[in-house]
Amino acid sequence: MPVAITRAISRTLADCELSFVDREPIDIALARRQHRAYEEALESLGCRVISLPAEDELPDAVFVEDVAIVLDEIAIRTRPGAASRRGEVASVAAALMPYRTLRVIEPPGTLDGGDVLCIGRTLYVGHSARSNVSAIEQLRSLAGDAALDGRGYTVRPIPIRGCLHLKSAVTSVGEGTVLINPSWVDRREFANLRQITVDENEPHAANALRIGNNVIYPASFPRTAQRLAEAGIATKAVDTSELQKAEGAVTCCSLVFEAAPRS
Ligand code: CIR
Repeated sequence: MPVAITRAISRTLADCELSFVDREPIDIALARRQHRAYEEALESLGCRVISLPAEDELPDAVFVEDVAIVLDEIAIRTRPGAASRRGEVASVAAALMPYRTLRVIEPPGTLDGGDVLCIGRTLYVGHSARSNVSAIEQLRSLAGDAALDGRGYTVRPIPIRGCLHLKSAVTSVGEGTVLINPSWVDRREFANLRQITVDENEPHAANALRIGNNVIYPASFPRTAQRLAEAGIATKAVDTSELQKAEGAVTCCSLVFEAAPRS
């Protein structure tokens, strides 16, 4: 059974970092109800949800994806690109300790988990305003080809433009299949994969959370949801209107992994 680590929404969410969206009022009570429904969606797809308590002094702490990379073999504590988010790392690392040996991204490296897309044995890593070359090189030595007793991952840096993270632009939605916004990332980087393109009126629609043969998907993007349905991909809709105002989506609110590490 997969484990999903989540964290309750901070009272201070409205003070979150924002890069590519304008600040709008956030209804915290509604955000909390939507987040609970998201946790229920994870449970309904077979995850055991470990919900960490809110960290009210850290506005963005609900976005647990950014503070750790969980691979089958190890987990890596990131060093988030926004200094305001670095206090979020320790508590998530503590929650991961029963499950994985932990490695660490050191300064001057900065890395947000939202920039790391794992497909098979490839780690696509967004080179973004949050994730730099030092961190990508550190990731390569921790998890690259020569690491993990010679069974490491191919690490592929990917430039992005116009969005926060690589996974704002592309995510995995099925075996060998990605959902992509080609305005934000070069689709040739994923030429070996089947590509479903977001509807041009829904630029933020490329972020989907794959759980087995399903994807948890925002209700805000009906046209792209229709494309997923036509491609035979089952979606479970969740309302994400409030966390979208904090520049978040569905992958960013959980860390999903198999409990037992692969040895
Ligand atoms: C930030 O700018 O860091 C947060 N307001 C949003 C982070 C969203 N994270 C993600 O998509 N992985």
